[in-house]
Amino acid sequence: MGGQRLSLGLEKWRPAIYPLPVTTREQVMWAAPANGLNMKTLWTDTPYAIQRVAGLYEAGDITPDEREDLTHFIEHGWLIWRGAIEPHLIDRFAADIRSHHTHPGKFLTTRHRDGKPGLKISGGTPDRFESLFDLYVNLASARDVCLHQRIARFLTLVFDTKPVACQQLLFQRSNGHRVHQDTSVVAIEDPMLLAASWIALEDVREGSGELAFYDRSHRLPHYLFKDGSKRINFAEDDNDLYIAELDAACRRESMAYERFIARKGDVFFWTADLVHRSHPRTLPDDTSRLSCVTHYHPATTTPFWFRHHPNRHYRADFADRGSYVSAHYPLAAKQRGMIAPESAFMG
Ligand SMILES: O=C(O)CCC(=O)C(=O)O
Ligand SMILES: [Fe+2]
Repeated sequence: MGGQRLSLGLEKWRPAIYPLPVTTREQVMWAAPANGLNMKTLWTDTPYAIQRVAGLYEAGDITPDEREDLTHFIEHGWLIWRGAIEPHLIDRFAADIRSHHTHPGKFLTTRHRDGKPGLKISGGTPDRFESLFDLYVNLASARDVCLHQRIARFLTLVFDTKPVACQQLLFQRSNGHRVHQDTSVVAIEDPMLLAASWIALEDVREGSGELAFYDRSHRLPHYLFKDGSKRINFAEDDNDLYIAELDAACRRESMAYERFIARKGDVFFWTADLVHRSHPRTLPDDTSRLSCVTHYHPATTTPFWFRHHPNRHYRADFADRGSYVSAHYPLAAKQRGMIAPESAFMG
């Protein structure tokens, strides 16, 4: 394990670059932070973050509540806001989701019912089973929730710039995700410039596959896959080994395992490397757990998939709150009504 203390001498408030000793994949899978890769991190993930919070507060740039929120986010790697999203916004979004079959062909869903990988275009019969992707493209109600004024403000503080929503998953039920860090599956050019929100669109029942996480796990040394990156390649890398090692590392460090029994309108934020999962489900497979996960990066970087989808670089503004991009939809300057997905991931 790395765990080297960082010098405070070269502090800069803007994106920090950590020059750290280089280790190789042959030596360890767990690398010291940034492993000589000069990875940028969010300022909230730097060792001087708490000092900066004090500075922002003294300068009058943040409120007492924001000071508390940022401090918690920095120290724990996550933050919960109870009842933060107004019920009418949640209800409108939930109603749109429950009636998405009235717009066949306009949504992209999982294929879990058929037990298949990949994605498919949504059909014309009601469906409460599959997950839906990037709803912020076609649903104003989704944008109003995932780029809610309060969320946009908090992420703007964390990012030092406006947030860009780059990938969204609407869960109608738990997908049973196993232990992971989002940096392994939600790749950004600067892997650590990533944060996410999980928003409850209904009260969560214990046993429905509730979101669970390891407190303070965002500061584990980097886990590097075979190619030396933080991105898992399911064809090359051993996912079971990754899961086992990540879980073991959290337990070894005695990190508290928490389950989030959310209520409608609650928001959970997490920073790039927080270790989380869907807690094993004990209720039936189709138990509803209506919740929306949105991943965001600062406007100063781009998703890794930009490299492979040059026709998907359009960034749509959402008022003054932020913007969104989508790997799955052909966004363009003028969107009239709903657009149909055209995704490379369709099976
Ligand atoms: O909602 C869950 O249970 C986990 C979701 C998740 O890990 C994700 O979307 O990144
Ligand atoms: Fe995740």
